[in-house]
Amino acid sequence: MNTIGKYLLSITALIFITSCGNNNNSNNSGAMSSSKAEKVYVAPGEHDEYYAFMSGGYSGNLTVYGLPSGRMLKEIPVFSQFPTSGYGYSEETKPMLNTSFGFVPWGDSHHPDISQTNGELDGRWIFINENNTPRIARISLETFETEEIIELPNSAGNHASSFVTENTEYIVAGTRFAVPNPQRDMPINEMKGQFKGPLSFVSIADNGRLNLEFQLNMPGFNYDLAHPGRNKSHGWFFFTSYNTEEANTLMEVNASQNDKDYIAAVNWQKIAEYVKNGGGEKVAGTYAHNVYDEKTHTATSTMKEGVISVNPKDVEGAVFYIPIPKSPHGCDVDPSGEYIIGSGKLSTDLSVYSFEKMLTAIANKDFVDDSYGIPVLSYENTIAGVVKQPGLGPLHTEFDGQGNAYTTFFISSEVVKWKLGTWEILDRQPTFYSVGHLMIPGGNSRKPFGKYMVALNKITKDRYLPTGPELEHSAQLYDISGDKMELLSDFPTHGEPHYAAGIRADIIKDKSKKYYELSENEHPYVAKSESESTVTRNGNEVHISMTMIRSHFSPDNIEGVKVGDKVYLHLTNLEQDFDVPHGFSIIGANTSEILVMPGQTKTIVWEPKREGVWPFYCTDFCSALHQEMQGYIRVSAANANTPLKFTLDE
Ligand code: RUQ
Ligand code: CUA
Repeated sequence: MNTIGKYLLSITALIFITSCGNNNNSNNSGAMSSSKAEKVYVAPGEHDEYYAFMSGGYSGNLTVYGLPSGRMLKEIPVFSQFPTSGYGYSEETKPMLNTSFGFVPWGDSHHPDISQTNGELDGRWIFINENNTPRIARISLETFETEEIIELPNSAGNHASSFVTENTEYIVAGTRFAVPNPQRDMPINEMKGQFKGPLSFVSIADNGRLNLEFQLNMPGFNYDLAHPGRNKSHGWFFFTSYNTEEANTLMEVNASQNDKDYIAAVNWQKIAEYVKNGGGEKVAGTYAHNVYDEKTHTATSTMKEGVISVNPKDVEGAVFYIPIPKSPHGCDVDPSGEYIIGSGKLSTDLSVYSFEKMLTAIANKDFVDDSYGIPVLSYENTIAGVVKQPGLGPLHTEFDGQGNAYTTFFISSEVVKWKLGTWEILDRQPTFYSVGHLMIPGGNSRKPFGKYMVALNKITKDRYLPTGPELEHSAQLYDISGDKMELLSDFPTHGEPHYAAGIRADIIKDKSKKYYELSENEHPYVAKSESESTVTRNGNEVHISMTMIRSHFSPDNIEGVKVGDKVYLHLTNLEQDFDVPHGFSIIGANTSEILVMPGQTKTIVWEPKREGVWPFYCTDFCSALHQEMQGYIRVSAANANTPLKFTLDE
C-alpha cells in the first residue's frame, strides 16, 4: 500500500475510533440527552412506574429500586443481619437466620423471582435463594419483610434457584456443587459416579407456607441455573448443568473437556404425582424451617429431619438430558414456553431448543445415549435454531413479550437483541462493563412488560466518582420500546445483583402495609398502652415491657437492675400512623440499636456490666422533640438491694 493509502486508512481508523467514543459521549450531550433525561425523570412527589427488586449478592439482601428513576427505595434484609432495622439482631428475628449449621448471619443471595398466577406476576411474594448455606426465602410484598426461610439439606451451592412455576406451585433449588448424598467422609478423587446433584422442589401453600416436598437425586453434575416451563411447557423445569466430566480439580480446565454438557428437562408434574402416590424414599437430611409470625412479630425456627428422595430412573418419562455446547450458564424459557435458551459460556453460538421437538423426540424414543440411566436426546432433534455469532460469553436471556429476546454477553460487554424463530440479530448495545444478568420487568413470565431493560454490570470503573478500590456495581437502564435499545441512565446497586425481578408498581403499591394494627399484636410481652408497661424480675432476668410514642418512652426511669442481670427490653411502638418508627439504643448493649415499626414489638437483650446510671434514647428522628425521647436505667451492684421501680413522670 502506498503512503497516501496508509494515511487514508489511518484517518479512517481514527474517525472510526473517535466516532465510537463520540457515540458513548453523545449520551451526555445535546438534545438527545434532554430527551433521555425526561424519560428517567420522575418529578418530586411522583411515583415510579415499576418496582425493581435487585439481588444483593454477597450482601445477602434484596434491594428495591424505582424504575425509571433508578432511585433506591429500600433494602430488605433477608439472609444477613441488618443494622439499619435490627433484623437478625432482635430476639424476634434471630431465629430467621438459624440453620442446621447454627446461626448463619451472612449469606450470598442470588435470584429473586415474583409469585405468579396463570403465568402472570401477581405481586404476593418475592422469593430469593441463598447460595452458600442453601436456603430459600419468601418475602411479603405487603410488608416488604422476610417472612419465611427454608433450608435445603443435601445440597451445596444453591444456585439454580429460586425460580417459580406459573401458578406458584413450586420453587426449585438445584445444587451447584455435586456432593456425596448423604454426606460422608470419602476420598475427593473418587467423586465420579459417587457424588450426586439433588434438585429440590419446594411447594408453596395458599398462605405462602413453604414445604420441601421432594428431592430429585440426579447424577453428580453441577446444576447451575434453571427456569420453569410456562404456557405450553408448564409442568416442566429446565436446568443447565456443567462439569458433566465430573472433575474434582482444576475445574477451569477439567470441567471444560466435553464438547457438550446437558440441560436437564424435568417433568415435575409427573414426579409430584409419583410422590403423592407414595413414590420415593425418605432419606436423611436435617434442615431448619424458619417462619415469622406477623401477629406475634416473632420468628420461630423448627429443625426438621428427613426428605423424600426420588431416583430419576424410577419415574418413567420424567427426566431427560439435552446436549448443550460448552459449559452452559443461563437457562431461560420464552413467554410462549416453546423456546428454551441455553447459554454456553464458551460457545460462539447460542443454542435454542424447541419444547415441541423435545416432546416428539421423547415420544419417538429418539435417544442417542444414556447418562446414569437418564435418556439423552439428540442435539439435532431438539434444537429449534441457533443464533449465529451473537457475541462472546453469553450468560442470560430475557424477553419483551413482542417476540424478541435479549441476551447478555459478559466477555464482549453487550446486550444483544434477537428475534425468536428467525434467530436474526436485530440490535446490539454496549454495556459498561461486563454485564452478568439483565432484567425486563415481568421477563420471566407469560406477559413481560417490555418497556425497560436493566443491565446488571459487574464492572463499574470510571462510570462514577471513584470510591476507593471498591465500587458498587453499575446498573444501566435501557428503553426497549423502540426497534433499537436506547441507553437512558446509570445507577449504582448495592452488593452484586445476580438477577433482579421487576413488576408494574400499581400491582403492589396499593396493598403495601402502612403500619401494624396494635389491637392485633399478640407478642407475649406487648404493652398496648402506657398503663400496661411493666418491669418484672424473674431470678436474674428482668423483663421490661416499654412503650414508645412521640416523644417519650414509658417507663423512662427504671431502678433496681443489677450487674449480672439479663435485661430484656421489649419495645412496643404505640403509633398507628404511616412512617413513624421509633428506635432504641442503650450504652453497653451488644445489640446496640433496634428500629420498631408502628404497632410492632421488638426485643433487645442488655447485660449491664457496670454500676451506674445509663441513658437510653430513640435513634430515629421522630418529632421536633426527638432529642428529648430518652430515659435512664440505674444499675446497682450485684449484691445491692435497690428496689425495682419504674416510672414515667414519677
Ligand atoms: S448467576 S451472573 Cu447467580 Cu449468572 Cu449471577
Ligand atoms: Cu422516637 Cu425519635
